[in-house]
Formats: sequence, structure tokens, C-alpha cells
Amino acid sequence: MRKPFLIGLFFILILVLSACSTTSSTNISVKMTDFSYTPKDVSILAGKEITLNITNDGKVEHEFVIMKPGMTVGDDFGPEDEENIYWEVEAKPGETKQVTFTAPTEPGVYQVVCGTPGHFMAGMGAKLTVVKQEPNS
Ligand SMILES: [Cu+2]
Repeated sequence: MRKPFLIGLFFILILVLSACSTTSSTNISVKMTDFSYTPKDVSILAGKEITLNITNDGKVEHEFVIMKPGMTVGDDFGPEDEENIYWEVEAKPGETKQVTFTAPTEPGVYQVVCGTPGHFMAGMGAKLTVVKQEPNS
């Protein structure tokens, strides 16, 4: 009774994992509005140079701040969080720009927040998933 269920679960897990890895890339696009990111979950390849196309469709300046591994801001981004920043970029209202950064070598889920006071509190947060590159891709 139990075994087929476990095997089924195993294959579902494989499917989910492979689906995730095919969507990760070295070229990502993120749109910022007042006050959210689209998409809210971005997947990139560990250790690679990443090209980020970022657009601010909001009426105020926004930031895309990647926190260091295991680091999260509390209720909102504050001065105490500055030292825990892995990488950041900001964009003015209506601005679109292309920037590059090197992805963390450590796979995992990294917190992304807007560093403008009150914005993270207003819901401006996202998730950056760093995955190891598939050996055959
Ligand atoms: Cu913001």
C-alpha cells in the first residue's frame, strides 16, 4: 500500500525539480511597481554572470536588493541590513536598465527586498533561487 505512494511521490519530486532547473537562466527580467516585483520568484544559475533587465513601472524609486545567504531583513529594510547585502541595483520611476552581477556560488533561496523605507513592509519582496547548473546543459 505504502510503497507505490512513495514511488509516485518520488517521481513527482523529480518532475518538479527538473521543471525548476529548466526555468533558471543567466538572463532575467524583473518589473517593479508600487510595491511589488514581477515575477516574485526568479531562478538563476550559481556562479554565473547574470544579466538583469530591470524596469521600474512605479511612481517612486525602487531597489532590487539581494540579501546574503541566510540573511533576511526583519519587518522592513533598515540601516542594520546594509552589511547583509549581496548585491543591489536601483531604478528611477519609468526607468529600464540592463545590469550584470555574478550569481552566488552557493545554491539556495535568497531574499530580495526593496531597500526604500516602508517598501518591503508594503509587500515589496521576492525570492531569488540559485541552482547548480545541470552537467549536460
Ligand atoms: Cu520600492
